[in-house]
Amino acid sequence: MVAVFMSDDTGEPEVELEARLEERETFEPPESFVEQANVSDPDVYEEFEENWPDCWERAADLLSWDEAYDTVLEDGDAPFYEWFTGGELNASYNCLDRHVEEGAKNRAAIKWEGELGETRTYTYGDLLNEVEAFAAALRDLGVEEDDVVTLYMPMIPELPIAMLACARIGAPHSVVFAGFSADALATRMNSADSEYLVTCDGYYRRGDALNHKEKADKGLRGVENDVQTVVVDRLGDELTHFLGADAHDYGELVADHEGASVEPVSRDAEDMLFLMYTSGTTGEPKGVKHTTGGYLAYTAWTSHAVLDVKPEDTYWCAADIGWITGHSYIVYGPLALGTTTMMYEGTPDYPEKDRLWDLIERNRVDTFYTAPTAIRSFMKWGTEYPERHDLSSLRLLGTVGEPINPRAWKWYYKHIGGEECPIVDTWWQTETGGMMITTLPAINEMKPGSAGPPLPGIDARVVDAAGEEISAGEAGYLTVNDPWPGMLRTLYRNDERFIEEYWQEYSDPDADEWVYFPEDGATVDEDGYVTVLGRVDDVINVSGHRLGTMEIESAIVGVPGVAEAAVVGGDHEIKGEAVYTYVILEDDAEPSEDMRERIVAAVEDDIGPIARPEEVLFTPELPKTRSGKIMRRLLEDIASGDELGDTSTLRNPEIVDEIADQVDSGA
Ligand code: 6R9
Repeated sequence: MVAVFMSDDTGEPEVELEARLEERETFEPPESFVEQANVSDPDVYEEFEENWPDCWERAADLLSWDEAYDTVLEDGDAPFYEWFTGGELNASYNCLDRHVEEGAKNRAAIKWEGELGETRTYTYGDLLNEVEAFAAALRDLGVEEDDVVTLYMPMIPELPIAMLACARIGAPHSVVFAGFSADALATRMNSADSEYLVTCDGYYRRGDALNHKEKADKGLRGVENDVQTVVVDRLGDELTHFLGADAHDYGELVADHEGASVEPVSRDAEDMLFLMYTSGTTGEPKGVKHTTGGYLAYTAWTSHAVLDVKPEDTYWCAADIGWITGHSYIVYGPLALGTTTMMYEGTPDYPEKDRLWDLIERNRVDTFYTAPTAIRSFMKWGTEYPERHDLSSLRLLGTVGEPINPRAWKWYYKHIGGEECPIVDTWWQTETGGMMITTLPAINEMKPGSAGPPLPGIDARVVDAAGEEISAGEAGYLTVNDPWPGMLRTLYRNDERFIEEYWQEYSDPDADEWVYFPEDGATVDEDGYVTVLGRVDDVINVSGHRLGTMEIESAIVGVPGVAEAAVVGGDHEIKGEAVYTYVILEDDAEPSEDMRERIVAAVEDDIGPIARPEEVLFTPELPKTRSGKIMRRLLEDIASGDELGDTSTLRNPEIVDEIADQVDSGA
């Protein structure tokens, strides 16, 4: 649960110091790791500070530029910052051609494993060939530079191939997570004005073939543009590989264009590489815009410095490419550095709970990067599963997506890392493009539960409601006071909302002082280590996935009979947070199991199964302040089974007990 709140009345942060803050134990980076690390000189912090913003040339130098940039940072029109202006480059060239030219043609670029156990390896040479063939096919379909191509695909190699094919011809991609619903696909395609969709027939989950094409077709019915669709055949005969009237078969397109040579288009550093939709405070998802130069330089640099990626590694980020973590740390960062990146299609407990450890052993994985929610599941399953496997190939572990509790951290350290691998707990967001706060694994000691200091060149601070830095140990709000290359440039076609969402809170436009507000609460200790506590806006974090409470509420109020709904996050042992919904029915509607099912189905239809409510509670009223604001903090306390905070400012305090009784009785 969110541990810092804007209390409804005073606007001051309220503190709930978690047990993790009392943890004082620290861990040193293992000597064996330090000796071989990409970045091991502690002076890196000072170097970046002294040479800011030119220090970021170190990131840009990891890339090959077609045209050298003139200026590192252009801040004349802040907060619309520009990075590496005048420079030109192509992301697909940087991720493929240059490695092939340097002799890595036969090195594995992607090692993929399907849920049923089938494997595919694409060397850098193979990957380049297929990317060129598909890029040629996209062009033939009419895709031009700057057209947004939507990719609605699960974890199959054709997803990164399509991303790189788009990048090659300068067409920004917009990947929609395959678990999202048909409606979510339609909203995102309409918002991006996209006329092209690449999807697939289906994929496997726990051994069952899921029909994905049906969902895509349903989504397409809600899209305003005429759309050209390409369908990848993932399932073979399992599900009829159904092609609608104007859909194209991916396999045929690639076969028809085999051997095609497609020159990578030189893109301006500031040209859009992709759009990624994410949840915000209001119902409409936000189209976060990332650029070619700054984003690629930043993901390459953080992959190099934090994940210690080396070309000879087998590196595995067990995220989904449908989220930013997969974009930055399965695809762009690792491939820019020429390493072998693993992809796994399925779930970690299929066919058995040792699936991931088996994968690590068989592929001799060097680095493993996952989310705390997964680690909590592994803990629950028990140590017998990792113990069955030789995990000695691992050198470094990472976590991302939500705070990690020290107990899970220590379990990961001991049972997966064998007490020999540093752990990087990396705080960042869709909007930041790449990691912002984490230890550098060869330099800083680790403190379980605390992400660490801001990375070199990143000026992150913890402040109070007035923007003043707070003392060690107090809870406040995280801010970032200088721009960085991987930052979002704007919200797609909505500059105004970009300012409102991220810059309004703490900036002083008159003084041209711009402060980025990520909407997270945090504390900082005497060593400058930041512990991120969670969101302070109406976004909840379920298993590391960001969901907007407003989006879920609007799905629920669409159900006939529902008058009003409030959605909050409540504590959940494995997921971190879970979705709790409080529903007021219209006078002529009755609470019933049937109504509950319709509400759950509406959420799954509108957003996807990840947003499935843990509980639906019917109530005659919601607790409101005298000014009429829903007191979400109380609803969160009820959902989490916590002691209830102050109810004296409520207009209707009696309602709180009524709802809490319902929860206790399991209704
Ligand atoms: C990369 C990603 C961003 C939100 C962010 C914060 C939470 C991410 C975290 C963390 C504590 C960490 N978050 N990493 N909280 N410790 N190491 O997850 O992006 O999906 O946009 O979510 O996730 O609340 O604001 P995104």
